[in-house]
Amino acid sequence: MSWTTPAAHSERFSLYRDPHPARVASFAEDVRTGLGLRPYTLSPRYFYDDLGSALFDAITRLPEYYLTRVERDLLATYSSLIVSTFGEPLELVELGSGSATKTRVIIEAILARQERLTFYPIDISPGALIESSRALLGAHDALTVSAYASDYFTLLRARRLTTRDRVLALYLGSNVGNFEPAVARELFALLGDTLHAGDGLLVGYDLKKDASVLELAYNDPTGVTSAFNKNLLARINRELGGTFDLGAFSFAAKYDAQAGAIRSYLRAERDMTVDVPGANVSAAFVAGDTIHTESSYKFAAAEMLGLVGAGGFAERATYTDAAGRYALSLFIRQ
Ligand code: AVJ
Repeated sequence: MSWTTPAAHSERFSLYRDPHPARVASFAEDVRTGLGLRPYTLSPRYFYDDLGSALFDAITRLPEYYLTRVERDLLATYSSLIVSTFGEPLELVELGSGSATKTRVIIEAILARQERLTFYPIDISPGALIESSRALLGAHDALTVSAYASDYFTLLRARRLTTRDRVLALYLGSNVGNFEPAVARELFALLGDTLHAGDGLLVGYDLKKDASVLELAYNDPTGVTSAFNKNLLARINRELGGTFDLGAFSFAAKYDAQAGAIRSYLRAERDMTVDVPGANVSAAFVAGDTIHTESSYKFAAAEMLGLVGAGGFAERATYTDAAGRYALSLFIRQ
């Protein structure tokens, strides 16, 4: 990853770095904690090293994984309408912006209505922020990027994000689904504290539906999602000297209709002991033991309002595809 700032556009780019990234638990600590729990548990936040990010990118192209495609189509159809809800000038915030490819259509809809735009992307990865900002600044002379490299809970809790005008905040990609509902509520409460009355929040999330459709999206027959999950074990081997035998684990994702979540896990196919010296931990497995790797929550629009409402937001509009698979909900801070 290149760490140079987008020099060609330095007058339109700034990067804030969280001065205390160490407060966020480290990979080694989290692996040690997670392998001390039963069932064993690893956090999906560690999926996304370079290989994991490439595997996730491949997931978004799978025919079975409709989420990314449907969201992109919804944004293409409704961006202008969404943006026209607000007066000018409007500023744009994005939580977990990543490569910010989906953001482009919103940026273009805003720039069709006003001369200039400030974009505040927030992402844990400074590399992703720099790369995505370079591309956006190169494409739009009217754009200024004020980027924040931080965990968004940390940033919002510290009240570090400062905006000037009316704000539209984006939280896309069904990323909210990785949090337990109570944690999602806390995030929206923090966001409500930072935003002002009249500001907007656009959330993209996966709707509850038939278990067979959901399970196919997470158990793709090509095996990309399995590789994405197993890369977490490979990463433990690479970075922490772990002895996981990837061939001794199988991947499965099951819909827990009661909770409304896809639960993903890796299952030991035989008895074994795995050592992870870099995390100072060993884990004993008997055949059938599982490692929980991810929960992907699904929502009804009313349930999403229940979570987002914790931040003092009211629902303005919800846009879904014809098949009712995925939703974009627009909320207004009251
Ligand atoms: C990026 C968290 C939205 O839960 O659907 C895709 C990640 N995991 N396939 C999701 C994921 C397995 C994805 N999110």
